[in-house]
Amino acid sequence: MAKEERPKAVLVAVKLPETTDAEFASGLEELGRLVATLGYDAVATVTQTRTHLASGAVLGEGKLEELSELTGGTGRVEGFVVQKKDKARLRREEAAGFAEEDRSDAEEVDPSTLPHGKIALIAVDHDISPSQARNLEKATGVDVLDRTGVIVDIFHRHAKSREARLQVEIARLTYTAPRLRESPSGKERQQGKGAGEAALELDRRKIRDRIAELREELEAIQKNQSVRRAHRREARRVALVGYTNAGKSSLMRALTGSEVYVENKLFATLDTTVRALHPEVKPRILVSDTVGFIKKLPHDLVASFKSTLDEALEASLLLHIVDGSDPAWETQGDVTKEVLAEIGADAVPYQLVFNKRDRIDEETRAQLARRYPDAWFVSAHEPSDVTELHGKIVAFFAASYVAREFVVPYTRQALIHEMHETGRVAREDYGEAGITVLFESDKEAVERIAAKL
Ligand SMILES: Nc1nc2c(ncn2[C@@H]2O[C@H](COP(=O)(O)OP(=O)(O)OP(=O)(O)O)[C@@H](O)[C@H]2O)c(=O)[nH]1
Ligand SMILES: [Mg+2]
Repeated sequence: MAKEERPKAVLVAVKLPETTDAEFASGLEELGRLVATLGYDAVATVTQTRTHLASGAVLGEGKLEELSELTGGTGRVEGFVVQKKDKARLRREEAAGFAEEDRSDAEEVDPSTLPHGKIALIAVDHDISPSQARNLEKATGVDVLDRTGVIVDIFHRHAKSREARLQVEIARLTYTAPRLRESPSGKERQQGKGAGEAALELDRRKIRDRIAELREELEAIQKNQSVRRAHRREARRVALVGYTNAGKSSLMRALTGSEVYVENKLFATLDTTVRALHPEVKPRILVSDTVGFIKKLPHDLVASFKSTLDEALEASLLLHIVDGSDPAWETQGDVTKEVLAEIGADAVPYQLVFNKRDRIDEETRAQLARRYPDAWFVSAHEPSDVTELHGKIVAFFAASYVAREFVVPYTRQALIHEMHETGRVAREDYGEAGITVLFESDKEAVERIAAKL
């Protein structure tokens, strides 16, 4: 079977003294998955142990050469050889003053004939400065993205709702602005030195204005949403939170019978969805699916997704979904808890749920259960587990329900209807004075009925 040809990427990481071997390996593995989510095949990894990132181009000289051999670059930050047809490279050629003829020669070179000419991206597992990125690009002749850049690109691609798109656009512009460089088009060069810089300043200002505009639009949408949320306030709400790919959307589907998007991709979900628990219970319980977390989640993104996560803040129960089959589950769990604390959601009642139970061996499961005696274990793919989870959610809320008997006059039957809507009617007896009803719900709902009688 012919495998689909995907652009190739090289992963680059520096092992710093504060990082353990295991953390380093799992960080790289995750970067590989992030890059795959963007549509690349990670074909090679270049790593180096250093006390800090090289200020010039992240890696030391020797490693930089090694990397450039893979990509067909010069390995040097200053000066370079034309080797492949590529817009960014042509722009750089122009900047360096290559003659027209040189460029047309270069265009005849078939990139696939170069040793590793098809490498299209270098992904660096650190946050690097714009100049480090530029230097790496110069030395390797290939586009460079750091971890934040990769995540921002994924968010950009997956954002669907107007709100998510606005949030991502703000984060993306914030990320891009300092990375803008002079575009050395012929026209600007003719205008002489300085014109490029002025254009750059103009571009930056345009970006700032655009960000302000987007923020305003976003605020308007969010105001609207908080109104909608207020309408839902009386309902019991469960929020599914957790690391990306833990299986939140799969559980959401199973628990609510809805068709939310599930994909073996990082950040498949960017929008919060809210649906009623299914089979339906009275009073109604709402479940929300939220955006996943990741290690070193860029701060701009945390900030811009805060409103999405308000959903979690307003929940009455947080189900923290952990992929128990992932060897890195513990760090992933910690990251989730940190972000929850950061947005102030650590005050919401919390339940740990290990998902993908079908992929956890019995011994590991027993160990986890000993360590976390209160944790729940489920597989989103196992209907009986889902039924059990459904029952546990209902029981969590039912524990705080109260039951009270009311006698409703025949002229006030609308109240009976309201009771069916907002709780459980455990008994209905039709007598002479009216209908005697045993009503069960949360205290507020019971009080509301009492106040009307
Ligand atoms: N074996 C197994 N796979 C599961 C289970 N739950 C989810 N998956 C798979 O894990 C992958 C990710 O599932 P999602 O439900 O999209 O995960 P998510 O937490 O919503 O991910 P993001 O939206 O990216 O944050 C998919 O390929 C699912 O089919 C489970 O219980 N067992
Ligand atoms: Mg999801």
